[in-house]
Amino acid sequence: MRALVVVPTYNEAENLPRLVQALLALGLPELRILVVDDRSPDGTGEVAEALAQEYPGRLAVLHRDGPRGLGPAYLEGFRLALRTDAEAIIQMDADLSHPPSAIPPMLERMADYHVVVGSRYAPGGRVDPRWGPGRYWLSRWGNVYARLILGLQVRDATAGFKCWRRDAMMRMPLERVRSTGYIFQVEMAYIAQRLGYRVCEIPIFFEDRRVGRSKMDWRIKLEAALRVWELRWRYRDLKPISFAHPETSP
Ligand SMILES: Nc1nc2c(ncn2[C@@H]2O[C@H](COP(=O)(O)OP(=O)(O)O)[C@@H](O)[C@H]2O)c(=O)[nH]1
Ligand SMILES: [Mg+2]
Repeated sequence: MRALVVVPTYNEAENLPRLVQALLALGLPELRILVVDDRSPDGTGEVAEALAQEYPGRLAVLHRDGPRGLGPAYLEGFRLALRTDAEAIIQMDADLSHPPSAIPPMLERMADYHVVVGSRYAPGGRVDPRWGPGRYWLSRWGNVYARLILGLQVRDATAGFKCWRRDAMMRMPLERVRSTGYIFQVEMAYIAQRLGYRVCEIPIFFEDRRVGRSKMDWRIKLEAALRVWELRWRYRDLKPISFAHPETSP
């Protein structure tokens, strides 16, 4: 299956080569990588260009200008992904927190699901104990908060590791998405649920980053806390959509 892994980066110069090597070592000849860099001051963009040279045809780089953010970076990456022939669009962090080994089982489930979530909070999922109680409880509580207010069924509502079937991504109203920070993940999960997408979670071990720093800051947390309420209002018009069955579509 043709898969495109979209990886947003901001100051991940040391992590990116290791992630790319792990992805290419999966032995999936139809897997490609799109790095979306926000002009990282640490030179991640140049590192990505060097990787594109090293692995021709397997990796492309999008250098963004303008306001940086996880949400806008992903939106631009997804739009570009839809202009390729990718049948599955995968989103994952660059800091090796998301295990590449979960990708083959995610792709297998594309036959039956619109979205597969690499989940920390599904049975069998775990987060790195090195995360510490502060970060762990922020994540746990953030999940409960978002799930309660939005009625989200997915256990890991803030998951950043997802695999989307092309037709499902194509019908996401990306032009309506406004989130800048990590709440982007919740916004996408909420839209998917409102549209009636079939979602499946597979448990992952979320390893804390060993190199570089988290971009989480108070602005991102504040946006998350407020935007959850706004999402409920903004997407109230969305109704489940029907997909033509693969065998019956022209
Ligand atoms: N392009 C882009 N990527 C970002 C931005 N902020 C975070 N990222 C990337 O998003 C992923 C998750 O960010 P990270 O700081 O590890 O979040 P955490 O794991 O929740 O602490 C990483 O690959 C980051 O490099 C941004 O403003 N622009
Ligand atoms: Mg991280």
